[in-house]
Amino acid sequence: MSDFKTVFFDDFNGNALDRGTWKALYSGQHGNGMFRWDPSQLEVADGKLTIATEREGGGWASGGLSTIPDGQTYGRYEFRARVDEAQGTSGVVLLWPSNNQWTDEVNILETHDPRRDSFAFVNHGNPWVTEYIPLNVDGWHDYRLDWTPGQLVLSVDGRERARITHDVPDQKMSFGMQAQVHAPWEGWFGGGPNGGTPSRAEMEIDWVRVSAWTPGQGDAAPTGFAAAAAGGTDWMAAAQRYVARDGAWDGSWRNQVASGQITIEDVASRLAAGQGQWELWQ
Ligand SMILES: [Ca+2]
Repeated sequence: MSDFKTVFFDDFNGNALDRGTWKALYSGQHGNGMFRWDPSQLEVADGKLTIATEREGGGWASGGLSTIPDGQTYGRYEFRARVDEAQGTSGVVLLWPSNNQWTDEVNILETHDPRRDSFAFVNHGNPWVTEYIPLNVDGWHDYRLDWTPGQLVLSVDGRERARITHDVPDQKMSFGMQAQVHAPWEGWFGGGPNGGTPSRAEMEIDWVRVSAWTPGQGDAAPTGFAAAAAGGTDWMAAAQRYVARDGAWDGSWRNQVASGQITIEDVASRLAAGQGQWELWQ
């Protein structure tokens, strides 16, 4: 048994947010005066969640959402994401106190660098600890935070990149994701938008998995396809894309799925095993 048990997995299939999971959608003016939160900047389509930042009149609007008031003390947080390069904007994936009183904050992914050549992993303890991780954040990556007593371990694409052990939170925290627009004086984020900033920038989330910390009583260690899926790639989504684009000839996997000879899970399993034409399922 592993030490973590899945609480929820959201693949963002369908065309609307699961409000049973994402109970808090941000709205209202942000304190820096640069933008307002608007739930209309959240879109679920094509198997992913898009959190947009858009110019509107003289200002900007961005999206944000959280599992508040639901939360847990300790756990594993995994997601696949990318954030557009756009001067004066950022994307943040974070843990925030479930009682919505700011006493702790862990920024798992915070794109302080408008070039998206690196990101910050921050524990707002006493004092704050910030780890800067070189990574092309505008490309897709699989992120994972393991939060256990006294320890925050960040991994990207299955490899540990940072570990924070100072003043780690020990209260119930909720998982959130948000896009932001910065003011000219917010130098840590590289300042505000300029003439080169596009009128729309996107932060995309392919999936999110949240697991509880249950030492010795977690999910069974996955094998086969489940192990491949646990590695981060969204194999079911890949299989759906593959089948949609596979050839029309009699023996194609698309035809085999349509005729019931194999299931979409079979296709996912085959892709996970390295079968199929790579260029078709990308
Ligand atoms: Ca997905």
